[in-house]
Amino acid sequence: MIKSQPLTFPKNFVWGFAAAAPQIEGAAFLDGKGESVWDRFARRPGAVHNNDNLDVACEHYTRFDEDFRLMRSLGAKNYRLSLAWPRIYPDGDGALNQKGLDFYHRLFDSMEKHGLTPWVTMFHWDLPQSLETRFGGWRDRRTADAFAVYADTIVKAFGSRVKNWITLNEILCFTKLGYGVGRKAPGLQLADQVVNQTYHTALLCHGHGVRAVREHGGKGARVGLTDNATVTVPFSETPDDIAAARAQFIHENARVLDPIYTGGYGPAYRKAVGKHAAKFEKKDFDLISLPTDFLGLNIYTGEFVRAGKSGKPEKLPFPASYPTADAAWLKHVPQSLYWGPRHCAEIYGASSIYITENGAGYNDVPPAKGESNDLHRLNLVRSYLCELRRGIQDGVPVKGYFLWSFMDNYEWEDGYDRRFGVVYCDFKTQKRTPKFSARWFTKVMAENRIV
Ligand code: GBH
Repeated sequence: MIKSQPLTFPKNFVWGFAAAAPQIEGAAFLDGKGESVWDRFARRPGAVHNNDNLDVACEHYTRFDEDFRLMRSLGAKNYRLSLAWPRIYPDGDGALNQKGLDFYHRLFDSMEKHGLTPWVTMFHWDLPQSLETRFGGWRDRRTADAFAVYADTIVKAFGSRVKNWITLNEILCFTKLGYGVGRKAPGLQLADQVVNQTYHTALLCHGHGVRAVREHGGKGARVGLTDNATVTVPFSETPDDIAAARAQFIHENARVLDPIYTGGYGPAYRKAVGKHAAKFEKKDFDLISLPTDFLGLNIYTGEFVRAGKSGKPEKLPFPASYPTADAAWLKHVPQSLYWGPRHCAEIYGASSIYITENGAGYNDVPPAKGESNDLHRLNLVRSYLCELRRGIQDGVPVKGYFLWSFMDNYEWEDGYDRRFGVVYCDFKTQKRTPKFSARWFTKVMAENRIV
């Protein structure tokens, strides 16, 4: 008989599911919630697949208690969620909406009842539209002033029950993709200098989030950023290609990680942006580089890099037949879960890393006979977890993993057809059906090993 070596994870490894308020809550205009830039963008004809909007989503706003019961029955003990800024400050600043705070108190009560530990993202892309209308949103520092007050408010309100805070989710997606590429809200295509300014405002908000947790978070509070670093994977795991992948990683991710870990924009980045650089004040970096407790990484894919002939890193294009999820950007690159955290640990000294998102988007078909067969997703997640575990065995300091996502939800500009859930959501009836991937992941969490 051959006995397999158990593919175990360290004791106390954190397993959980992830989701975000605007993608699941619905109730977009209920109980005083203000309009977000996504509520507005979704109404621009053609901006979103099928012109789907966020108004109803998964009706998590009223169904959260049954959702948490299901989540717990699947064996999760940790859940990463986000708070909707426009629920709490409908205009972004000014008047507070007590009903927004009350909602999240009810939500945390229910999580507590079901034994779920919250990991709370302060901002997951739903900027109050009023800040966009009045100040140009992320283009203007007044948005950071408003965020500072919002961060103080939520940390004071929930600090006794929330100990794990994430300041911002994926700066790239609400700055460059919103103001440069225009594919995400607010759907603008502006000059490079403006885009760089939106990044800088976001970095300031991150700093305020850290500051707020230090000032009001209470005992045991921890805080970090979630970044979606572009993960460079060496073509071969040989010294030359590894060095090339590392150099390319710095090149692609310095804009966010340098200011946070080194207290300034690095020389290579400054040279690259030249006259398009953001305007900033020197003291901004005191705030931006306040020490954090962990780094969150959302990793879905990677790009292959080799040492080119000139010795320069060379990115390799994906051939047409490369295995890909239904989300065209989601190339199957399991090694990204090895190299992403390793680069961050080696380059920036990140000593505590959480995978705050990983998963797969497919246009899954409805369940048949009560079963939802997504072997495609199960297999993708499993292959990524094997690489994550390899990293941990090598000494990469990864402390937890959150699967994106608990249930199918509003996949931004791709609407509702593009499903990332391990629980199938029928958006007509709101019926939830765990997919095979959920059944399998339950066993992974329970046994703390890849099964
Ligand atoms: C995460 O974004 C989000 O945090 C989460 O809300 C989302 O639902 C989830 O992942 C799944 O997408 O413009 O063609 O170059 C991941 C976002 C998606 C950002 C792909 C970069 C590049 C697409 N990434 N995107 S493209």
